Amino acid sequence: MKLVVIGFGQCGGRIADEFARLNRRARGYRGIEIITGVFAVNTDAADLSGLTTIRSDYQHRILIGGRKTGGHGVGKINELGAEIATEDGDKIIDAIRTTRRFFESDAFLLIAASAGGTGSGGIPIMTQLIKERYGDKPVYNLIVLPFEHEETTEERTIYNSAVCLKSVSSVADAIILVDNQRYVRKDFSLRNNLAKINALIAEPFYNLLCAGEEKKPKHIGARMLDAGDIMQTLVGWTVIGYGKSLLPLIRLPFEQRRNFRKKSTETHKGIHAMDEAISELSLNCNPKDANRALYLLAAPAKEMNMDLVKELGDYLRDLAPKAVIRNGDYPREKGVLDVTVILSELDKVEKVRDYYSTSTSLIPEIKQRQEEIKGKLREIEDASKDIPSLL
Ligand SMILES: Nc1nc2c(ncn2[C@@H]2O[C@H](COP(=O)(O)OP(=O)(O)OP(=O)(O)O)[C@@H](O)[C@H]2O)c(=O)[nH]1
Ligand SMILES: [Mg+2]
Repeated sequence: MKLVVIGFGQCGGRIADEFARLNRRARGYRGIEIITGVFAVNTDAADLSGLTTIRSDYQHRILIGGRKTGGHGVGKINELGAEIATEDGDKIIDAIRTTRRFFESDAFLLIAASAGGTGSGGIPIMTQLIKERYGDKPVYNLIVLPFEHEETTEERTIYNSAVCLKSVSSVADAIILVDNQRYVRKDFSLRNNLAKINALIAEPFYNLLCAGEEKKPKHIGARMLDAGDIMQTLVGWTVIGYGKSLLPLIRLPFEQRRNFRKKSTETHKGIHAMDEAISELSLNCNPKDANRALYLLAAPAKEMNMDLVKELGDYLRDLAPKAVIRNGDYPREKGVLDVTVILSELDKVEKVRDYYSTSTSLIPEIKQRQEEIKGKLREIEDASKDIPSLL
């Protein structure tokens, strides 16, 4: 599957940069392309120059709202982020048009954090605009939810998240939710190490996007997972997970016989990888709430057999009994067996509901505060009414 990837704001831009590296890796190691164009859009010039892999010309690192923000971001005011995206949206559409192999792209992936201003405000506007211009391609959003400590110290974080999620839910074909906090728990040393978190966020997409682009028969599985399967699966609220088991690189001759013991070890490793994928989903949710699901098994051809694929299917069926499940196998490198899982069309997402209910109670407070600020500004203005002005 080939994507056009666009990151908004600091978080979105950095994760898009990570996708640019995935594509470089796919090209270098596998001789295939999984991304036709990668762009970063921001109101903050410094953030754009901090990226490393996205092409550095103004058509790929796109500065918007320069006049309004002087290139310094919107300071978490998502209404301003939305306003700027509306004014400068055509700049982004023009840039997309320059993508050389745009016609090969299967879908768009737009990325932003829900808690900031530029990304959070800009992503719903741009999703809508892109859908209007390119009606034939699905537009997916990857939305990064804030760390817990941000939610407790700054209420704008929750309000912005609620507004962003509500807005994208009515325009995007699917919204992949990624909770920053989940990646802190995985490995405490990652705290404050956003670069590593970003790499973990992008990683599950690697095999998923590569599988359907392989041309060499030895890398084409019995059931190849292609763009069609992914597009059929991605609908509405979505989470993604990835898990792996290490395999011995060399097998002793007596181990190579296909005996029952080896088969049960393979199954065990497969289930272990799937367990990890499910327990480390990008957002905590209940698989029972999924109406669509997909899993991709990647392992050396010798390690895969139909029983293993079936076992994994049965396992996921138990966890997500309502879901229509699609699957694929992908014969790849030695030494590792990994499983990528998508749960989609979730009909219950507690985290999103919490954002909505907390924000609803915050709205009167926020409004009152805005009125107070306006009132104070009016007072200052009134006090100056008899002073002559030079303008
Ligand atoms: N995973 C991840 N999260 C990030 C990164 N940078 C910022 N965040 C999170 O994103 C949220 C803030 O959004 P930003 O992307 O910084 O904001 P922005 O869209 O640039 O908007 P403004 O700076 O307000 O103009 C917070 O919840 C941060 O924790 C990153 O590189 N990776
Ligand atoms: Mg910013």
